[in-house]
Amino acid sequence: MLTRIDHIGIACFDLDKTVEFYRATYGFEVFHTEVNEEQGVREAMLKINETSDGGASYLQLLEPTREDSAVGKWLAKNGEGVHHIAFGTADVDGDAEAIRAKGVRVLYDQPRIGSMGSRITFLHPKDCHGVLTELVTGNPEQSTAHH
Ligand code: CMX
Ligand code: CO
Repeated sequence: MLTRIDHIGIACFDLDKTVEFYRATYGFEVFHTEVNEEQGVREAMLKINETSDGGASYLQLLEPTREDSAVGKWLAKNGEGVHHIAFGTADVDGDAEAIRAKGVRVLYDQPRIGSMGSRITFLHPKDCHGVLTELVTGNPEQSTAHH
């Protein structure tokens, strides 16, 4: 069951400048940063709020590490902006299979590793009314501490 907004993914050209905009404008601080080479991103997670299911909601600021990555290609075509939304679930495997059975293309056979040791998969935007949609099961050990 999808229980919350886990994050909104925002593509940017310069992660440091974008982080500074969110800090100076709204007071949001960086909770976590990492490079995910498989996804081709350098990212910063800004925690917006915690939620009643023990999870949280974040902004995920994404800078591509290579031009041919998903975010690199998207930025070249669209410029900066909202790239995807992510729903949180305790069971990404089960929810992905249930959604696949409804005829929506799930991009990965098995979930892959996302921010802070989470397990993630994506739904094709063409099957979701133009919205690239991610499903996330967090890793409680890594999402409760700063890194
Ligand atoms: N939102 C909405 N539509 C999108 C999109 C997005 N983020 N990215 C691509 N599309 C659309 C394109 O506009 C294009 O539409 P048209 O044919 O009408 O022009 C179509 O989808 C195909 O796009 P493309 O540029 O040819 O790109 P690809 O098909 O190679 O890749 C996708 C698209 C969704 C399969 C790829 O971006 C992907 O695998 N995404 C999942 C992984 C990802 O996004 N990783 C980065 C984030 C990591 C994280 O969140 O941790
Ligand atoms: Co994401």
